[in-house]
Amino acid sequence: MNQAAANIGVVGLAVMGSNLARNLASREGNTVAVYNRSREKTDQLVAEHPEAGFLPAFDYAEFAATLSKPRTAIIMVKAGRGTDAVIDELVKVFEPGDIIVDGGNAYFPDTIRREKAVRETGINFVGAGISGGEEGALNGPSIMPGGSDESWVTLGPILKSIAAVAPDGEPCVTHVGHDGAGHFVKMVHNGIEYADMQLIAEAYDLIRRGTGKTPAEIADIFAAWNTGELESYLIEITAEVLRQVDAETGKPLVDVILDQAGAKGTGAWTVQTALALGVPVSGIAEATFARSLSSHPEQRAVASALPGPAEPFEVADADAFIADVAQALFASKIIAYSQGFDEIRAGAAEYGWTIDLGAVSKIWREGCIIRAQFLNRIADAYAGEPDLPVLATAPYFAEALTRGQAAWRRVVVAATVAGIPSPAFSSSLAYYDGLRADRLPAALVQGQRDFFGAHTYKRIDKEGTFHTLWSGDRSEIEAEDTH
Ligand code: NBP
Repeated sequence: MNQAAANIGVVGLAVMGSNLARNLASREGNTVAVYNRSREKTDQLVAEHPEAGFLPAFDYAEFAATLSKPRTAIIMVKAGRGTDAVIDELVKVFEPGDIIVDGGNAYFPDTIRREKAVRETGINFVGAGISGGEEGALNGPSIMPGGSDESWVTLGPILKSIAAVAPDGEPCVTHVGHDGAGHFVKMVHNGIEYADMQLIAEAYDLIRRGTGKTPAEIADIFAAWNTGELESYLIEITAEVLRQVDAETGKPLVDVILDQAGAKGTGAWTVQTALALGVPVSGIAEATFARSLSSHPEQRAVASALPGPAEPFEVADADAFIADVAQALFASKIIAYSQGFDEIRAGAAEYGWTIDLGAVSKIWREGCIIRAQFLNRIADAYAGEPDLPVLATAPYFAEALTRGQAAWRRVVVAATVAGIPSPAFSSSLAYYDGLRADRLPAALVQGQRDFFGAHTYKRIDKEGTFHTLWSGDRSEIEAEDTH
């Protein structure tokens, strides 16, 4: 049996776990214990990476014995029952004060439940969102840990050693908040990622169908955008994807790929959670629904017989249209991020977490899929006003929306007239107009609700809750204070 010589362990050595273990082992001061349910993955990892100096274990007791105290283990197994199974085993061999980290993509209510149960044993449980896929796990992910302050003391330096590093030298990890806060924030990160990807896809579609440019030409446009305010990893890889030619057919690869977008469920979680919290995340919702719509070929085949506009879509001035689309994309992106940060703030209030929104934006600057310099602007906004009620109203974003709104409207109008679906562009604009409206038709909705369900309403001119006696002949309508 191994001596207790490892300061950190990893359970689960599939793609993510093995890369994370290698990342940990490559950092000064770390010795890494590794364990996997089936032995082959452990043997393979240790054999292929002798430089890592892994300490392999072949059962949970040996794994625990290999770790120095407080024992710290990161679980990287398939989220769900696998995570519960590993926790059950680790709790048997760990002691109070030890730390179990779940680095998988857990649903945050599961993390809250697990943290509560594990805490009763005296062992710390930390749900940590880890973003960046296998490349990030190996070279530096963005890490969003929750859990107790006590566990952060031990875990913080280890996670800082493996996290991505932002351009200003700060590691992309922060103690997000207690229990499920880390997985909550990771969930919203993924939701924002859905919105960002959908917006980029809509921009591509509009440019292609409006100007007739080829994917390779549009790749050049995206590459140019990547040098300005739209600079981001997603814009960068979009240019790469559009430039790719299919070796078999010689066609642009994007034209050969089946147009049905998959999803692993984190977008749906973000939307479900937002609905429960009463936070309008329309950009994320539309992005999630757009993937759903694309993935119903049976409906799309039948509906393709329905008519669209009679006129073909052709923009008069391609350069002007492309410039408009860039503005619409940036404005819609601001709205999507603003909505996502609203959800984090609402989640923090609901679950009793103290979350520094500026710190969250900073740890997304590198290592994760939505990484971008744009996130510095979000950090600036919260630094200037920590209780900012709407991110989109911060000076930098308000200026961009003011500058871009006319172009945004032109693009949504053009898309609507041309019959090109742009649900994320148009819903973001509708949200913007709803948010800034002096008065909304919600007043009429309240009237309707009071009519059929006596749900009552409030008045603009006096305090109280009111119900109208909506008579059959309407002659006896009167309001009464139901207080
Ligand atoms: P998978 O999600 O494919 O899970 C495979 C691992 O889970 C194997 O090590 C497997 O052991 C282990 N496992 C299972 Br399945 N059931 C188990 C059980 N009952 N007890 C012990 N171990 C069990 O691995 P992955 O793609 O490396 O992802 C790991 C985690 O990281 C997941 O939660 C994933 O959602 C998350 N994540 C993945 C990515 C990504 O890009 N792939 C990105 C971010 C986060 P075995 O070898 O014995 O079958």
